[in-house]
Amino acid sequence: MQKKRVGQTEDVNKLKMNSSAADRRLSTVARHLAGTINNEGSSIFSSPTSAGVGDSVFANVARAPEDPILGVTVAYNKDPSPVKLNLGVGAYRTEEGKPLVLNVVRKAEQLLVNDRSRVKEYLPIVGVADFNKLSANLILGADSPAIQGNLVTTVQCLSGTGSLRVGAEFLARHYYERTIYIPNPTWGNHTKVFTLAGLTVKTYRYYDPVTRGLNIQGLLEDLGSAPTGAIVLLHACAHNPTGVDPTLQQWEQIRQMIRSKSLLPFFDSAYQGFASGSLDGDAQSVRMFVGDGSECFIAQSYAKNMGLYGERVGALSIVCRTADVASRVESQLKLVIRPMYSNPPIHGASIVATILKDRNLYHEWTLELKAMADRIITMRKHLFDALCARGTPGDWSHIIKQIGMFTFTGLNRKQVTFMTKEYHIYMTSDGRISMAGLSSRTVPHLADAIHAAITTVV
Ligand code: PLA
Repeated sequence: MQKKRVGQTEDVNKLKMNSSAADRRLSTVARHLAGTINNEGSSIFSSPTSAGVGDSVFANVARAPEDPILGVTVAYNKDPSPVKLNLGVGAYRTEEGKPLVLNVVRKAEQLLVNDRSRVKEYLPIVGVADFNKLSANLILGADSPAIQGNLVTTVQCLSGTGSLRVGAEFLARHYYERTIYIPNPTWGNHTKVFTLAGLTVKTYRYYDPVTRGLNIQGLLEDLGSAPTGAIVLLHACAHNPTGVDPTLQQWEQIRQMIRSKSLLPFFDSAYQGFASGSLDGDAQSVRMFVGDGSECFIAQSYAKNMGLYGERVGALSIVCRTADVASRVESQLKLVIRPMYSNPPIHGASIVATILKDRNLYHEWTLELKAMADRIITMRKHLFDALCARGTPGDWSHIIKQIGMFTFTGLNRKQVTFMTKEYHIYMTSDGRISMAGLSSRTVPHLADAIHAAITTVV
């Protein structure tokens, strides 16, 4: 009798929780409809359609603007100029300006094709088991006490974006504090991913435009005044778009602040290996947080570090305090994933697992990854030298100081428009350029464009 009453109370509570989650989602949608969230017009939700007889029922659908990052490639593709250069999306190019499929990826694919025992059955909801285990090892280190103690649940997701979204959906359903703090600025899609999952997005100070460096004081102040338990989005390395990463000492300050306020860290690791060329080096921030034994979320992407952009391979890991909690969390992640896309695709995750579990392939990967990271660092030096040679006004040392795929140039919107119009150079309107899209051949053209923009457009 007693037991039944408890069960009934639990059911009622569950119902309440579910309905409040549904309410929150509805209110998010309502705010979208009212245009208070999405400042890109009606790209996500538009007003309900109705039409007169003979008209399309979608006649009222407004045209949405292109995505601020992927739309740059759309514009680039339409430009017939032979000197055009796409420095918008963060996609690696060779010295010849071509997309790169890593040798080690080709080898792994060959192995997979040759293996006649492989079939195309559905994967489990959580994806390829080996892939999940190896992904957690890659970011946390195989000797991590969290892994040894089975405190981590890892699910295969649709690249970094999908991992963020699954994590956000889980938090909106099961976590008591629904505010997430993201850095200002950050990757543009973060706001949309978290808002649409039902979380409230706020920003913390990150970048100081005067020093073109980290505003550590502002960051610590903002996290210090966040409500207890708030979620904090952190870029594990190679911050996008600023290229500004905290030093290890600053990471330690951030960790102490986050833990002292019981904030929940959510790492976005989209560039492991791309910042320093070292997989372990670029995972240090995450490992510092996991090392203190408290909870942590990590979204991993293999788009950049294995060049698997279009294969959509990534993983979400949630580090818990006990193995029992971790396994219950995983059971709920399955409920998040199943109605979204049922289960993830096989091919990309099988490539990653093949490489990560074979000592030789893994080693080969680290060499190819280092070569990509080094080429980006060389491009920084070339661009910096080219601007110095032209006597371009201003201090350009941030080009060599910044880390990862992007340089946050400091060029303003007008200057960007000028460079696109006059020089056919495509980049995001915030002045971010993808260094990975540059080559020795194209550096002079970019330097000419920047010089002209700086000296003629205010
Ligand atoms: N997180 C950050 C910080 C990113 O920069 C990106 C990709 C992702 C997550 C998502 O990557 P994935 O889903 O492809 O794994 N940012 C790119 C591409 C490279 C994009 O905008 O989608 C960029 O140009 O900013």
